[in-house]
Amino acid sequence: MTGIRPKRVAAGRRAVRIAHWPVAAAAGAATAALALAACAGTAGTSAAGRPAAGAGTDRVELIGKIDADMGAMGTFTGKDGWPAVAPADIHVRAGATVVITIREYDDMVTPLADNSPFLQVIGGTETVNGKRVRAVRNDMIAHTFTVPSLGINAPLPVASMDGGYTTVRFTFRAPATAGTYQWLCVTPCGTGDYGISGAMHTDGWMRGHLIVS
Ligand SMILES: [Cu+2]
Repeated sequence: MTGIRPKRVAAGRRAVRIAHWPVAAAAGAATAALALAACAGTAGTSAAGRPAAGAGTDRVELIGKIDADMGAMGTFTGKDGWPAVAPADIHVRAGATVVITIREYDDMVTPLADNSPFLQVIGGTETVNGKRVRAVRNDMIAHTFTVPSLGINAPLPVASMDGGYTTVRFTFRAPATAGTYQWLCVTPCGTGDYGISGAMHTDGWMRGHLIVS
């Protein structure tokens, strides 16, 4: 079971968010992820000419949390209720196999359209608590880790309700070209009328960079 944190979603607002979000998210095919590159300001700013590092595996450990719960981490202050993935800037080597492990502590569902391509694992493989998945149910989704310019989407399910976390492991191949690629979350987990402001528009929260060198 999953919970709804009233502080972030007032009664009645959720229906509005769901009703409007499909305008952006229900473009249909999985390739819709690529369309988001248009709003990812620094996506794909590659540094041409730098050689790929080649084989190897880079492992990245991230934590998905709500600011108010971040005390133990001491990372964020002053953004009560904002969700975040930390650290938001991730460094990997060009051409490496990248294994991103996210411990997701957020137990709030922020649904997309039922047919949203962002519920699917795109551009890599994913396990949830060790079990391979190809998609996350819409009534279980909290956030996504989406890199539009690379065609990557990792749906992140909510934490378990026992106060623990869900472990999501997403594996993909880093691009051969060095550069900075923006990642973002596409669920309406932010503030504002449609849940797409605040954390969703702010680097360091539901947005950051995959830095390939
Ligand atoms: Cu999010």
